[in-house]
Amino acid sequence: MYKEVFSKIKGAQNIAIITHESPDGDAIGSSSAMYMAIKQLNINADLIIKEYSNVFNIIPVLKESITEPRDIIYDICIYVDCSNSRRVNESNIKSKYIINIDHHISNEEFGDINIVETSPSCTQILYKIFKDNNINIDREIATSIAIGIITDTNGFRNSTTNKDTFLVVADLIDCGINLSDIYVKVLYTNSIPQYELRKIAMNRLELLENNKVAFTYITSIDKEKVHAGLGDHEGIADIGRSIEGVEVSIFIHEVDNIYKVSLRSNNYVDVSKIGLKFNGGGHKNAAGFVSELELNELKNKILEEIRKEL
Ligand SMILES: [Mn+2]
Repeated sequence: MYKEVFSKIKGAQNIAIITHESPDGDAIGSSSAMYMAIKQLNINADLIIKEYSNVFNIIPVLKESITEPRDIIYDICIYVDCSNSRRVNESNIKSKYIINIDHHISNEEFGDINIVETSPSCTQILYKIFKDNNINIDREIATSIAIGIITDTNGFRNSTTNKDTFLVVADLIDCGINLSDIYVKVLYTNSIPQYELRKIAMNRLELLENNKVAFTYITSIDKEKVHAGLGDHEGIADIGRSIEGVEVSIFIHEVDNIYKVSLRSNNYVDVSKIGLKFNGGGHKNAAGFVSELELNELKNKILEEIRKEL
């Protein structure tokens, strides 16, 4: 199956690469790594990313990305770190063939080739695919792979982190990455607005259900006040999870009059199940969805579902 991916790619004239909206480190790492791998084979590719956080400027090749697909029929469209086919329809990309590479258990297998595996990050799957196809993992590709692993494992803290993760990262160090530098830049450094948002979220944080659930939220007004940019809310969902005894952390933030909900769990609650109930998705310990409900009603509906799992 891994070999099939690149035999298809090698037979293509033009390829589109796309990932999920509001791209996180794994989405950006996966799509940029795939783009660089294809470029190495001298095949035309478009890396299509609408917007991304400044944090990812450490990936120089992102400058070559375009915000909209070209008005052509691509030979192949490659979806990375993207669990649902909704994205396929919304992206306006016309293609003859779809390759879907992902690690979300809720993936709808919408591709002609589907490589959907349980893995700490999508980039960790890409690493294996590249190795199998003799792609030269240079320092830049290795950096993108590492960014996906570091962000999606939350700095090797998530229980999804496995032995392979460390073996892959050890090899990436041999490929020339500066691990501590990447780690600090993508995970540890807060922009000023990000820090201000964290303060607001922490002040509002409530412990509910016998301190097993943490809840907090950020509104559009908060974001305006601190001049927040894309991605400045990242990491807030994990604040609640770091509190002793908390099993589930709920973080809601307002975007264009709707609410985006992030759910995080520590051990036994499978938040991807809760995400699915609200037409979202994710992983056992990290999931999300969007909602048009009013904030309090939304909070209560989520709590109702979580209560069943506690
Ligand atoms: Mn991911």
